[in-house]
Amino acid sequence: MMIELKAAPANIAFDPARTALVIIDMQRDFLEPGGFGETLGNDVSQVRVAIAPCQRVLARAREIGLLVIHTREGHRPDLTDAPPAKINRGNPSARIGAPGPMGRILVRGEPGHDIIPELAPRAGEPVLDKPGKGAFYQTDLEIVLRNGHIDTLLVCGVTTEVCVHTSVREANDRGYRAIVLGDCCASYFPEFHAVGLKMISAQGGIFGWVSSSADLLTALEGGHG
Ligand code: TIU
Repeated sequence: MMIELKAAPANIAFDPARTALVIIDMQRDFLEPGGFGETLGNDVSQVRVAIAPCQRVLARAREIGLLVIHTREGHRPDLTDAPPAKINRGNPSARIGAPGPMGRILVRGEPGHDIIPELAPRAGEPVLDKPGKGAFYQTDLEIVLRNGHIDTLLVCGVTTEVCVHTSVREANDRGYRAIVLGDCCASYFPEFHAVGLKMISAQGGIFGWVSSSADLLTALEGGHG
């Protein structure tokens, strides 16, 4: 059964059986004080607005049995998968691997690397650890999607112009239809968020589509609970 979703630049129909909800990097390091996001000089309250819409979408996705995939940005404790060019920037005391209030910054296994409790993955939901900004780079996302017969991604997460954008561009080049749920994404820079969404749907949907949590929940009403 196809679901018709209100979206920009045009409405889009998707088959829930071939659609995955992909939640990008909703980690304590990006959303809570003391993490990587804050060490970069950002105000984390700017990105926390996406939590509640993500919770609503995640709850509904689970009810209707969508494939739910979570990603986390982070590195091995020995940092062998972290390019020096990524580490060696910013304040030396607040770089990747440095100790922070939630453990070593952006390091796997540390408390700050965890997904925030509000959106904690459930057993059976793939959690992909990625060393880069894109969800496809050096992860097994593509084979997870292929094995799930997925052709469409509903994309949520942070930050809009960094990891969400990179992942959407990667998805688009690989032939997936990426639908970004705008209010389920956020940036430390509101203007980047707004322009980032426009960049996806401009030019006839050059990278994908933009919709919202409310429009998705409306589209899913009836018949799928
Ligand atoms: N800094 C910033 O906006 N984002 C990141 O470093 N990673 C993600 O977006 N996940």
